[in-house]
Amino acid sequence: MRPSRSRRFVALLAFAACATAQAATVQVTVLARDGQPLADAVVLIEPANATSAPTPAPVQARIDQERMQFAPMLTLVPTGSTLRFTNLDRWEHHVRMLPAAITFSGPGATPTGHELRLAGLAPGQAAPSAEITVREPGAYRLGCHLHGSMRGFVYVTDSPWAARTDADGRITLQGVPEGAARLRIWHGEQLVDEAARSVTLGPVSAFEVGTGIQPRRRR
Ligand SMILES: [Cu+2]
Repeated sequence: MRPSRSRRFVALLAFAACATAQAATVQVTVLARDGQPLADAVVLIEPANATSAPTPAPVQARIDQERMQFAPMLTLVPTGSTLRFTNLDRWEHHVRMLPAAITFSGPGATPTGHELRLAGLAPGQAAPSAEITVREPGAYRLGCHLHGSMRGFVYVTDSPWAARTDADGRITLQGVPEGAARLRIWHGEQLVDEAARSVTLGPVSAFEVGTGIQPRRRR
């Protein structure tokens, strides 16, 4: 049934009134190319009417090197945050952090890289650790000069509406302005940028998003 002109007008008024005041709860489930949940993906919501987006406060995040892996594999932090790398292996790691080749951070974003050398953990001593403060938004790749199989990712953002998918491929964001928005997905093992999706956010919105991303099995 087509809404009458007056009913549509009332609906538009209601929408305009709530567009600035109301905040949506958004749940997104991200799927890999094979239809399985995609963990460790970054989901960003870009509301069309986010006139005064609050900038998230920097945090302290810990990234361990343990059994030749970065844990967690993906770290999502606000710009200005500090990453503390802690080596729990008995051997040395020479960590490097470089801008990921493919990002959707856009022109003008020129994130810079970092390197740090961490001695092996000695019995009875504190685990060797060092800090990096991330000042440039963007996607970064973690690696180790000594162990080519080690890989991890850091995503730095100014957006308050960013989240990392859990083992079920799911995120929940609260306080997102209602109305039109763009939904973006990033994953460290994507081969090409995923196209942004246009969505409309109501008070509670849930989306399932299929992608062309197929992560390798973790060694
Ligand atoms: Cu290493």
